[in-house]
Amino acid sequence: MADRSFLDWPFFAPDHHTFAAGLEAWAGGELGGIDHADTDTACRKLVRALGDGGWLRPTGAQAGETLDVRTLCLARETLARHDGLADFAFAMQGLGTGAISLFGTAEQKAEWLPRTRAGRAIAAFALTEPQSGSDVAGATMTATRDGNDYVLNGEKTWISNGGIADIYTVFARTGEAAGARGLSAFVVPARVPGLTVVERLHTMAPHPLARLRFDDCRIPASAMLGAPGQGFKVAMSVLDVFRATVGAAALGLARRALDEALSRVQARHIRGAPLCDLQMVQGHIADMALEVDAAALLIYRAAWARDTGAPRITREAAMAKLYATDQAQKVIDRAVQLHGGDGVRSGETVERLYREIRALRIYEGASDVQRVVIARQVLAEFEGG
Ligand code: COS
Repeated sequence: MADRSFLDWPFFAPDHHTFAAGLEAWAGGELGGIDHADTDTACRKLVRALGDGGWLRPTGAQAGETLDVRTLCLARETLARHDGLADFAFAMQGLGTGAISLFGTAEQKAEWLPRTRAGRAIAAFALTEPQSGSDVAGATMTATRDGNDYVLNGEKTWISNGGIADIYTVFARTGEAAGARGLSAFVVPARVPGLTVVERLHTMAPHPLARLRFDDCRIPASAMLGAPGQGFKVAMSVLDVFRATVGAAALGLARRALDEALSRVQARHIRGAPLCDLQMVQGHIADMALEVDAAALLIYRAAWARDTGAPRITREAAMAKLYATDQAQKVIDRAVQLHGGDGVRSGETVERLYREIRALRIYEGASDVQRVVIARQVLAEFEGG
């Protein structure tokens, strides 16, 4: 039984307890029935099932609402503990519409969020390009004004839900200035003429991923999210929220690995006694439990700070993502080790976790980018007195 004592920390309100208990019960009952043999089909089914269960509501904020980051983190932690693909399906509905929730007009919200929150439309976040991953300001895809429209040209890659999404949040160069100040964000329906999936990308833990091409894609100027030239800040503000939730997903994977390791070291015997009697095994268990709790503290600190009014949680979110994903990698690696040969057997839970955790240290800002973000904030805050 996964440790639930963190729910008694002072970061949470009664609604969070209700949400976490409800989702835990739902995930335990519903997720086992979804076949993962075909990743695209599984993701579509997961989005629909999550929507039907009402669990996607927190992924979007209609006019008058705000995103509750603690709820997003609780959802990701819970789902990742049960099923990494279910966490992915949930997370992308939020990341893919994050710019609408944070910067959309009432009309943009009303057009898209009821569908994504009900699981009737799949969302994606299209920021990375073939030549700009960590360096967002180096994006070259263009959006050129033409009358009441913008015309999009260029490529995006490593786009989660690429190929199955109904809408993409796309960042493109509108030319107000060079670098970070010359990008804008747009909401682009997948069916717009000129948008094609040119490559499907296959990874060690399968997710729907694609490279997209935009050839003279015409969208109305009303599809812009935020102001012209504000796209970089829109992207960073969305990432500030969702980076903390990536940490939460890593935490869910780590908790599952710890649980698997605890079962293993109690059930498996060596020289007539359970493995957990060995002090060296206890040392691993202690380190795993410590890393899990420390990650949880950073994640829910970031989420709580944002939910209780912090205008910007760049440092806190970067710390949560960096620490939780790096430590989860270590926790899962230890769990594999404690499983011996079974740890690397295809189909074992810890083997799956080992493949699933790796990408979290790369996407939404690689670990070294998080270090840059943290250092810049700490230095700026010190200089600011
Ligand atoms: N919230 C709001 N505004 C922000 C911000 C944030 N979190 N971070 C930066 N900004 C603002 C800055 O204040 C600056 O504004 P001014 O021009 O008004 O001064 C502007 O945005 C540019 O910021 P900066 O100079 O820090 O930009 P850099 O090009 O140096 O970007 C990093 C730095 C590396 C931090 C950024 O590109 C990044 O996070 N990269 C990783 C991207 C990523 O996560 N990719 C994965 C895509 S999704 S899978």
